[in-house]
Amino acid sequence: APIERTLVLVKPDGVRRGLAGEVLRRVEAKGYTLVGVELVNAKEDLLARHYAEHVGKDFYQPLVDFMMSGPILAVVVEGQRVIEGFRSLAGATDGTLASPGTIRGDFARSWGSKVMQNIVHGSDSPESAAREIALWFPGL
Ligand code: YYY
Ligand code: MG
Repeated sequence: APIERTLVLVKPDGVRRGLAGEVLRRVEAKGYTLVGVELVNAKEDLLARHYAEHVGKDFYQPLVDFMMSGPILAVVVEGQRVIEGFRSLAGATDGTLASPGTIRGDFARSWGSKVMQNIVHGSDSPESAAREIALWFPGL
């Protein structure tokens, strides 16, 4: 399988709850490699570009405000089929419905207007991964 890179974010709720190490532990335990790690206080323009596909949706501004509510651990992860693989580790968007055993299923239970508090982000395609890695790690 091809070696890919994906962008993982431990969102402000994950960092606040002390789950950054747990997320990295699961990524490493799966056999993926960390190739970039940085704690970031994201500005609105970065988040607007990161979440460009969601601009105009009802949850967009609350999502951006939440993502600015504290530091984010930004991580570039490498491995075979890691884009799909990390999405599988993360679980479904809604933490209440995410399967137990996944990061969101084990640690998130937010729903409704707080569904954004779901611990992690992971790129959803090779195109998204390339675009997002360039935004968060312009040097990589
Ligand atoms: O890729 P993923 O994070 O699983 O979900 P997206 O559909 O890309 O949405 C990005 C982000 O926005 C999601 O993690 C939570 C939040 N969100 C929301 O607050 N309300 C929705 N109805 C859908 C998504
Ligand atoms: Mg997404």
